[in-house]
Amino acid sequence: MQKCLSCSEIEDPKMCKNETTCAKDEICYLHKYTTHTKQQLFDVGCKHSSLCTQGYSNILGRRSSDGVHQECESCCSGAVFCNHDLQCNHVPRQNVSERCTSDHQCKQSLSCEQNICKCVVNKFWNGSLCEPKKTFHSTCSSSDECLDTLYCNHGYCKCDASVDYWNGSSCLTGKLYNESCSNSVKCQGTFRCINNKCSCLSSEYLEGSQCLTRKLFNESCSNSVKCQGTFRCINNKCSCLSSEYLEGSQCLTKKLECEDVEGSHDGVYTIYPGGGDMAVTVYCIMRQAKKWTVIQRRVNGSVDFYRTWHEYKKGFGSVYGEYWLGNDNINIISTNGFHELSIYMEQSNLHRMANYSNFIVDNERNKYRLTVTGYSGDAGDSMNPVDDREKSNGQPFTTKDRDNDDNSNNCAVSHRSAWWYANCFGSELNRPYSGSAGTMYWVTWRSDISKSIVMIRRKS
Ligand SMILES: [Ca+2]
Repeated sequence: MQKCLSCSEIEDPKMCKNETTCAKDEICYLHKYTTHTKQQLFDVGCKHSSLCTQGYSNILGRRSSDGVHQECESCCSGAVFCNHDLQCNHVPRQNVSERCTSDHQCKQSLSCEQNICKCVVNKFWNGSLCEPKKTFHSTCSSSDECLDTLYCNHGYCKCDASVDYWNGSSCLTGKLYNESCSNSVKCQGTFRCINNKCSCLSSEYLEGSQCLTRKLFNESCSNSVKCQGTFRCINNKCSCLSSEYLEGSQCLTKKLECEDVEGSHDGVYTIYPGGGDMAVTVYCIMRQAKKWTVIQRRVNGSVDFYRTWHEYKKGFGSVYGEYWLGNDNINIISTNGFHELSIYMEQSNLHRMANYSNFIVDNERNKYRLTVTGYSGDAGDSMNPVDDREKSNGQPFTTKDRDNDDNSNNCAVSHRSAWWYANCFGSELNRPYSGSAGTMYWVTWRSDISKSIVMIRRKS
């Protein structure tokens, strides 16, 4: 049997001095109540034990003073005077999500809704009590913690990013593609507000309802819209047209010869003769809106010009110094549109020009046969000299290993050169730079030329 303090209408249970011995089936209780004058008072004493240990709600006790049933704060058993030190066994209270029939059965701050202990609207259970739900961009660990319409996304309360935006108090459905907008936040998903319309960036394309980044060079594609910048979708890859080449991250139209180059300064440029895949570096000379492709240049004798058919076919030397562009390239360029030829020659600070309004070099099968007519200039027409046996015009090309000239010997061998020879004279700008075999020769000017630049240009 338990002994309990037994007092009524006291302000502090600890002040109770009266003691009573409970009946066999009774235990101690503590009862707190509020009077009509708002005063808080306590009763302590014995109660029937079943009222304390069974049932889930606070037990009801009868106050001896006025006979009204009241709720008890707590009950205890097993310890003598347990209501004296207030170390009582509390009535079991239902936790969040557990079943209930009334609010009293649920733990503090929970309420019983649809027979389940829950926090009220706009509050969530933090593990020990209900607290207000969190607003946009507060930290969270689950969506329960976030206000209605918000989701816990990567630790923050957010709107459904694919369709919604936060207007300050709730998530609203964002604007669709092409709908008007005032800023990008109001556009759905990946759309941005551009010129007051929900759109994709210029580096993106629209697929379904989202903006995707356009593809880079060589990435797979289904149409050109999906390719970045100047790329086109060719054979399901973002590429350049065959008339273009890749420079950095864009396709540029191939320069077929210097005439197509945008630069205005003399120098080395890259061209694609005939628009082919082969990039060729070449020296360009820019003169008063005319842009010349240099096919031969000799200035200091640093390069040997006594070479084979194959070497003349492919070209040799350095575009930064002396070189021969190559008969294949000269053929391709000169047959791509109508071309003019200009030859600059220098000796002892004197210089002369020989210009021709028509210039064609045929292909290898036709031995790179030369057509050069329409002379003007001050060096004289050594390509078509008075002595018809010395002409270069109409002649095939001759090298030391391929004799196509009209002479009984090989002019290329006897003059250690290579040229469009007839009978070994006339024009010979590939002769040795200096030495016993002679120097560069132009029959209508002189035979000791020390510098030459042979260049061609497509006529508009
Ligand atoms: Ca011969």
